[in-house]
Amino acid sequence: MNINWYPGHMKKTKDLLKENIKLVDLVIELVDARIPRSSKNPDFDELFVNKKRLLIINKYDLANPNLNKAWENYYKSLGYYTVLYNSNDNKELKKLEAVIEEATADIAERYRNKGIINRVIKAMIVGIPNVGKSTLINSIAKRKSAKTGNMPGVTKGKQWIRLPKNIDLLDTPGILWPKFISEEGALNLSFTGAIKEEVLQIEEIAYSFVERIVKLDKNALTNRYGIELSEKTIENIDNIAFKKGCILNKNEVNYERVSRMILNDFQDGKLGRITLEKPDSV
Ligand SMILES: Nc1nc2c(ncn2[C@@H]2O[C@H](COP(=O)(O)OP(=O)(O)OP(=O)(O)O)[C@@H](O)[C@H]2O)c(=O)[nH]1
Ligand SMILES: [Mg+2]
Repeated sequence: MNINWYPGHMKKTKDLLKENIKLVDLVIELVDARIPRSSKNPDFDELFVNKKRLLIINKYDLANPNLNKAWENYYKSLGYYTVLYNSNDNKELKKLEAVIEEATADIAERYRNKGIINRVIKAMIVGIPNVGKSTLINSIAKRKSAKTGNMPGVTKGKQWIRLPKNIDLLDTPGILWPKFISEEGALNLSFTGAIKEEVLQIEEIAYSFVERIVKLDKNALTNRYGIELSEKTIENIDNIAFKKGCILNKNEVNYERVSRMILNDFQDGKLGRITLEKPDSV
């Protein structure tokens, strides 16, 4: 597998991130609840030494409830402030505000002790592509109470979004791919659509996905497509194709179409709430 993980412009992105980090009290990292390991960039650890870290396990609505809990506990045990989150649901914002407040309580207290009241806590959102950074920022920005605007001087014209409880959020997220991604990680990121198919063939991605999903959840394919499971991955794919009419003339399977359909169904949650990775302790 030959993948260009670290395109040239990432150096620039990293430098930009470093600049922004200086401005904030809190780094909010988003990961995808279906792949909480592969969607977490280990390079952030080096970038954010001595920064307070809050981890949002996003898209938990698409992931397995038991494993959501397990991952939440796992990351908590590593010392992160952690929250299971659904960025598409504005009602969840209160939950986010509460955990940000909890994570920054000591900072606020320090200011209070110095007689500084109403000091704004600044935060920024980071994460690899597709974890939901823009969705989250937009949901905050769209709220009636959210004010956008820049604060010249201190912040050199950067755009901030105001949350209640005196929290300001930088409106541009820090997007960064890790420098190295394992082969399994690459596949998991392809299953969720984080790595686009220019990198791997869609047929290859779907084949690996079907192989994996059968091991993880015996009923997922049967429930969705009404096929009887075979031991052979290719037969499962063919059977799905025939059931769903992903066929070329002369009864040949249209592999591109069936592959796209299966992956879209997974990405849309139509195969059920599936988490592809377990924390070490489970
Ligand atoms: N079900 C569900 N879907 C979500 C959630 N958050 C984001 N999404 C979807 O995930 C996809 C990617 O979300 P974005 O907000 O564009 O992700 P991003 O991190 O900004 O991605 P880049 O801009 O590529 O770095 C979109 O289709 C969103 O609708 C969530 O909590 N639950
Ligand atoms: Mg985005």
